Amino acid sequence: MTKSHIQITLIQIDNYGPWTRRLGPDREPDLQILQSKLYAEIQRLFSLKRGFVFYGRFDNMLAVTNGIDVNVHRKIQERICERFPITISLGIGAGVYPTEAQEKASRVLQDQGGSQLEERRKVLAVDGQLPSTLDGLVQIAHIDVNDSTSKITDTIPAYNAFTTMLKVHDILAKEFLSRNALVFFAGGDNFLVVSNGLKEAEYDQVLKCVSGQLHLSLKAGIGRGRSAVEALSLASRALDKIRSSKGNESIHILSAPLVDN
Ligand SMILES: Nc1nc2c(ncn2[C@@H]2O[C@H](COP(=O)(O)OP(=O)(O)O)[C@@H](O)[C@H]2O)c(=O)[nH]1
Ligand SMILES: [Mg+2]
Repeated sequence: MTKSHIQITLIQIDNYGPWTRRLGPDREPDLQILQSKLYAEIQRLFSLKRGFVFYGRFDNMLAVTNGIDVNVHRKIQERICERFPITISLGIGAGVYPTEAQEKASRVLQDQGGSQLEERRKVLAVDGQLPSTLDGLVQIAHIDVNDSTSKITDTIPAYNAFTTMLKVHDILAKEFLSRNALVFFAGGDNFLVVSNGLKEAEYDQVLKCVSGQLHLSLKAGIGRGRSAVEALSLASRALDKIRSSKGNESIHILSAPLVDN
């Protein structure tokens, strides 16, 4: 396998729709509590192994899992199934681009039967060969809206501040998807973009697209590492570099030592 593969895991609650309906009409607050606790525990278990989980739809989450092998996936799955009233299935895939990896992770699980099939439980499906610890690459951009506190949070009503972020998300998701990258909202004015293979000029095009449509300026700190946690940490440091450049920079890339193309 060449060196630049990203590994993505789909985490799917088994038979969730039928299970939720059995809880009766008062279920919604309990389901929200369950979903947040499940996300918290899954994030804890994967990030201990230097992976990172995006909550996505909550019933279907995507994780960047470079360096996490099938056995560790199985242990995480077992722990979740022991501690929660639901079970989860996992699909793992790898590819040069994040879109390719998540498509493979989805397909390999979908091939085992539908998410609401009573007998499809605790599946762990792997698409082909996975990159080894030293064999992969994770590139993540941390995108932040400039001056969101003064322009949005402290100025317009809270709901409008929230829908502004949905609009930013919408443009980012469309533009990055056409470049094979996946965008996730991370809270506040922050977006995380799993974006292996993207060059600085492409991030620049996307940021300009948002500022052209919404009159908001953005910055992107980009990290490249062997694991999701390493890439995120470098992305965060890259954002700090942009902040300390006092407006001279809007994109900064930091790579871990020994990470090449
Ligand atoms: N997920 C995440 N959220 C952050 C981070 N830093 C700040 N935030 C959130 O983003 C909001 C805006 O912070 P910031 O971008 O520093 O303010 P601005 O300079 O006025 O845009 C904060 O209120 C937090 O909710 C971060 O590193 N990660
Ligand atoms: Mg900001």
